[in-house]
Parts: sequence; structure tokens; C-alpha cells
Amino acid sequence: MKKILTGLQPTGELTLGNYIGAIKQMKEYQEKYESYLFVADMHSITINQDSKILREKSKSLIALYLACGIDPQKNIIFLQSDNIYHANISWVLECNTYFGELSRMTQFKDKSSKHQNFTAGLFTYPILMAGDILLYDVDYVPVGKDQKQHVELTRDIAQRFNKKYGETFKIPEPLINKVGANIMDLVDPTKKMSKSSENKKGIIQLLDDEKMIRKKIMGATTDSFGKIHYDTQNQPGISNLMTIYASLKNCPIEMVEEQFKDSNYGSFKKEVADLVIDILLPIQTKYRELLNSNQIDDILDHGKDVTTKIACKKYELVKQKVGLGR
Ligand code: ATP
Ligand code: LTN
Repeated sequence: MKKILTGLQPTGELTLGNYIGAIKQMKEYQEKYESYLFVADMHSITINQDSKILREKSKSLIALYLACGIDPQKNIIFLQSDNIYHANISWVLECNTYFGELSRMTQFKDKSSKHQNFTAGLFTYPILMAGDILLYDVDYVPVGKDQKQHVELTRDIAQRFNKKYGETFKIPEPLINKVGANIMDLVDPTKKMSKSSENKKGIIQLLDDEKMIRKKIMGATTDSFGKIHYDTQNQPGISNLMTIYASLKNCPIEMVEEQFKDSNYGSFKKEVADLVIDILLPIQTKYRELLNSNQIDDILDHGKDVTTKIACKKYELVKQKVGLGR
């Protein structure tokens, strides 16, 4: 069975865009791959974080994923900082990565230009990510487009290391999320629904209450055509609501168009809101149960045990190849 691994930073609240574009897909992958899913808390401290909030968010992210249907029997779920080998291997890889390569990372260029003072960690972050991946000999790394460059750097580092020290790492491939599921902002449907968006009216957070979800969907920007028709150019708002409806119902857009051809915007929006609420409320109930149980700690203990064994073996091999230790 092929192996996949992906990590998520415990920052921001997950949105309906993340659910439709990423979580639903992970549920499909877990059926056909050996899956490793971790919370990249060490990546989050590349920028300033409140320690109490960071710890709560790490736990909450796992609870939310489980509540959405990520199955702990089918995924090894772990917390990055529980496994010391991620930081250890990262140092060896740092010594096999060039300053010039890191300087070309577009995410670093974007993020560093926004701050006067940024940490060395923000610069070397892609190497920690390379370590996360290379420790486990994975075949694929499911990521959004923004992370593709980091997976390519991981491949370069691994290939260089293998050439210099002999076969050590498997060369991973990025698995880029399918296009199509690009959920747009409800207020400005020409931009992506993003968890870091400033105007919260445009985004549905998975933990928004029923009243809030209804208010946001009923207030979504539409147009003056008055026809439920899929046309992202001229009717981006209504097309976005149709995409949300079709994705959650697992049906083609044409079926939505046919079903609502005689409806007005108000009644269509009400149907969309009812559907989103029907899906999110049970997730929220499950989430609260999980947060108050010991299940998350049990899952993380198991993940720590399993991944520490695998990572320790790989790290010892790396040490031996490089000439570290006795
Ligand atoms: P940020 O605002 O911090 O950039 P984000 O909401 O854009 O966050 P990411 O953390 O970058 O989300 O992405 C997590 C996953 O969710 C990725 O796989 C990404 O492709 C998917 N995703 C994010 N936003 C959407 C969206 N609007 N529609 C579909 N998929 C999305
Ligand atoms: N950098 C990623 C999170 C991440 C990751 C990884 C993803 C850290 N390590 C390893 C895939 C594989 C992000 O910010 N979304």
C-alpha cells in the first residue's frame, strides 16, 4: 500500500472551504493509502504565538478532524513536537541545503516582506517540512498549491543526500488537491474563502452556530439576474452557492441548476443554509464530545509511539551515513 503524509498548522479556525477542499479528500485517501496526519505545531512557532492558545488549538484541530470523519483506525495521527526526531533530522538536512535555495521560497519572500523582524525559523521552515516527510519514506504528500514548492525542495534535498551518502530517502511526490472545489468568499465571491480572511461575514467557520451560518448564507452576495444559473464570470456569488450545495450533496452542478430552475435566490439560499447546517451541526456535537474525552490523548499517545519508532530508525541511518555518533 502506498504511503501518504500531510501536516496542518494549528492556526486559524477551519472553514467550509477547508472542509470541502481538503478534509473530504482526506476521507477518500484514508481508504486507499497508509495515511499519516500530524499537527505541525513546531511550524507554527516560526511566528509569534500565545503558548496557551497554541496548545488548545493543536488539540482542537485534531478533535475537528476526527469529528469530520477522519478515522484514527485508518490514519496514524500525531503531534509533531511529540516526536523529537523531526527537529533532529532537520539539523542534518539544514547542513545539506543551500542558503540560495531557501531564499527562493516564495512563501518566505511573502511572509518576510510583511514583517520588519522575522525569525531564522521562518527562513529554515521548509527544511523542517522536508524532515517531516523524509523520516517516513512516503510516496505522496497531499498539499495545497502553495506548498508545492516546499515538496519540490524536499525532493531536491533528498536526491542530493542520496547521491552524496548513498540511498537513504524515498523521493516523495506532491499530491495537489483537485481543482473544482474552490469555495469562494460569501461577501466577495471573486476571492477564495480563506481562514485568515479579515471579514468573517464572508467565511463559514466549521464551529459557527446555526444562527450565524444562516445569517451569513442568507446575506451572501448575489446579482440582479435573478436566475439560478452556473456562470462564475457573471454570477460568481450564485455559482459559489451552487458549488457548495453540489459538493455537499455529492451531485453534479447541472442537477442543482435543474432542481432550482424555478426558485428565487431567497429560497435557494435557505436550502443551502439548511444543508450546511445539517452537515455542520452533527460535526460540532461530535467535536464537543471528543474535546471532553480522553480519546484525543489516547490517539496522540499511539501516534507518538508508532512514529517515534519509525523516525528513530531513519535518523540512526542518517547519523551513520553522515558520520555522527560513535
Ligand atoms: P490561510 O488563510 O491561512 O492561507 P486557508 O483557509 O487558505 O488558510 P490552508 O491552510 O492554506 O487554508 O489550506 C488547508 C487546505 O484547505 C488546503 O488543502 C487547501 O487547498 C484547502 N482549502 C483552503 N481554502 C479552500 C477553499 N476556499 N476551497 C477549497 N479548498 C480550500
Ligand atoms: N507547511 C505546511 C504544513 C506542513 C506539512 C508538512 C504539509 C508542515 N510539514 C509536511 C505536508 C507535509 C503548511 O503550512 N500548510
